[in-house]
Amino acid sequence: MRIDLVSLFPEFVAQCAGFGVVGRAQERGLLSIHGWNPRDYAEGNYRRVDDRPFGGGPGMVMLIDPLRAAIQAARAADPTPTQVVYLSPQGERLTQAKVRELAGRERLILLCGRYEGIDERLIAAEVDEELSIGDYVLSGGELAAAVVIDAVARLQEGALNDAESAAQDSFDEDGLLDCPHYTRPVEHELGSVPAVLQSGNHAEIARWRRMQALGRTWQRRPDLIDEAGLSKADRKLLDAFRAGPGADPAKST
Ligand code: 9WO
Repeated sequence: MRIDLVSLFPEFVAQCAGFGVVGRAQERGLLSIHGWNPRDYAEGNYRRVDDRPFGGGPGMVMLIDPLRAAIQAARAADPTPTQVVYLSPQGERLTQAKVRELAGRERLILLCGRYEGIDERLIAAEVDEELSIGDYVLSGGELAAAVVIDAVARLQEGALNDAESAAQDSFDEDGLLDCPHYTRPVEHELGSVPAVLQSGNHAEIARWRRMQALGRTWQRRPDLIDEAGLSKADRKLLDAFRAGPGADPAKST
């Protein structure tokens, strides 16, 4: 997959994508990231990329032309047609389902804004989709672009090691939260590892993990339980969790 990034700080996103799974995906040729800086397409001695907003008010707005030239250069760098995605709080919320959809594309242009935003005419003419990673305001779209790149990179075929693939969070598969994890030592000042995980009974362990994933999702994100459309078996497991000790925070201690 090829990702082109239009940003005043393309190196910032490249840095974010240089480590771990994403860095490895690039080394393996599964993903390539190319930065395009509108500053390089700006005119004049000052290479202006922003100007004052019509209608007044504080802050600056990104100019149409440097952005348009940068997007055009990104498009022309590869013959494959591509969508332009603008990262902004006004966008559709990013979900794992959306990440899966994006990860299946051959290429993508990610457009990052700065200042108070981008001239609306550029958005209307060039942007195909607007995406938000959450309901908060950042100082620019770069961190959001890094989030999209990270989420999409680990879904590229061959990006994860066998162990990582096997351990893929339940969220990846069915929209449930992950179960708790434990490692050595078995006994610690902070508590013991649940006995079932030491039993060696793989069916029991799988059942326990599924129950924990269901239970935690029910406790913390009931909205996801409603969306998941649980099977009969999952319903029974969730009922078992709710009947068990510690399931109801109001009943604990
Ligand atoms: C600034 C602002 C100030 C007061 C009230 C609302 C406001 N919105 C913005 C704003 O959207 N500023 C943006 C900064 C302009 C475009 C790039 N910026 C940005 C992108 N901030 N946050 C994001 C973002 C992108 C994706 N998902 C979450 C946040």
